[in-house]
Amino acid sequence: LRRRAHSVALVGAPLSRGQKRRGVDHGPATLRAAGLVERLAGLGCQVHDFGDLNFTQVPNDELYNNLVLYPRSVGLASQMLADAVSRAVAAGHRCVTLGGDHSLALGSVSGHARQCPHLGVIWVDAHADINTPLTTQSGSLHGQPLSFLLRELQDKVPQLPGFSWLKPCLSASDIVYIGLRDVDPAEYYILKNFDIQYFSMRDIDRLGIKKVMERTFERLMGRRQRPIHLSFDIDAFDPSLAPATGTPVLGGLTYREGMYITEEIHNTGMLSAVDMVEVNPLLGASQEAVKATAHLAVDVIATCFGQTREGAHIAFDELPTPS
Ligand code: HAR
Ligand code: MN
Ligand code: MN
Ligand code: MN
Repeated sequence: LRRRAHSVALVGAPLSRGQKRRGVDHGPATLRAAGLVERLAGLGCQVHDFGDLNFTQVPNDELYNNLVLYPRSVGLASQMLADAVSRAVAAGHRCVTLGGDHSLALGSVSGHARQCPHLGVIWVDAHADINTPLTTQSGSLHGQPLSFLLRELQDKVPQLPGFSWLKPCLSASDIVYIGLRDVDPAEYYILKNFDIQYFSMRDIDRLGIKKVMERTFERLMGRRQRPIHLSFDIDAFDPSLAPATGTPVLGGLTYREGMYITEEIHNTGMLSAVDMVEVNPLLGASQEAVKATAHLAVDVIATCFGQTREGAHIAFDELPTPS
């Protein structure tokens, strides 16, 4: 019955310049207020809270190409995050990055890959986040991180100011998406052209979440085990469950699908880093809506580290005997 306790590092990444709405920089505080540390400790994890990184806005951070917003601020913040994640993983922790918007994956994946060059990424999201700075329609960097990380795309991605530290560390075969339902035309072209594995909401409807997870692990670990980076955008869930987020899209994951995904990832024993992104406490219609979103995000993280729906969260191997 005894399980090895996980050592979990928490890194707060209050990054908001990757998108246009106020409030997502309060994500780390919101997740902590929802009891994240206590929940992980209650599972028997040793929690090392590294606090929040102190991101400063870079002055004169002009648009790149008249379109892409805050490249220097996002580049510098991601660089700081990469160093923090790399250090945490090198120290033997599983690293949880608390967002913040999804552009932070530039840093978390890069830092993780510095220690684990053969990692695989599971990207749970309504969106594909793989626009290049030349295909983005919004100009927001949270819709683009994977284009900078993917080796196959490098001749299509310009050098942005603030990004010179960044080296692509993923191949197309290292990524699996789950939950897609809002993919731009250029993104769809990239997924098809580079044969990136994805399971859209339609695929989940057709196959069921059990087959989706089997095929995910077959793709990433069919040949050999490797560390997993889970990048979880809370907008993967249906907006009825996760309303406090910047770009909600109808028809998302159910609670049960979300828990099944993370239970299965935990059960591989290979989970090495997690991002929890896009929780924005200023966007819920009510305080209850914000609390529900934050609590859901904490459930996702807790399930990653051993919470189950069938009990046995922590070791218990002797019943009390009446005297
Ligand atoms: N695809 C759109 C863009 O490029 C919207 C993506 C942003 N939304 C997110 N990312 N929350 O997952 O801007
Ligand atoms: Mn995202
Ligand atoms: Mn998204
Ligand atoms: Mn375990």
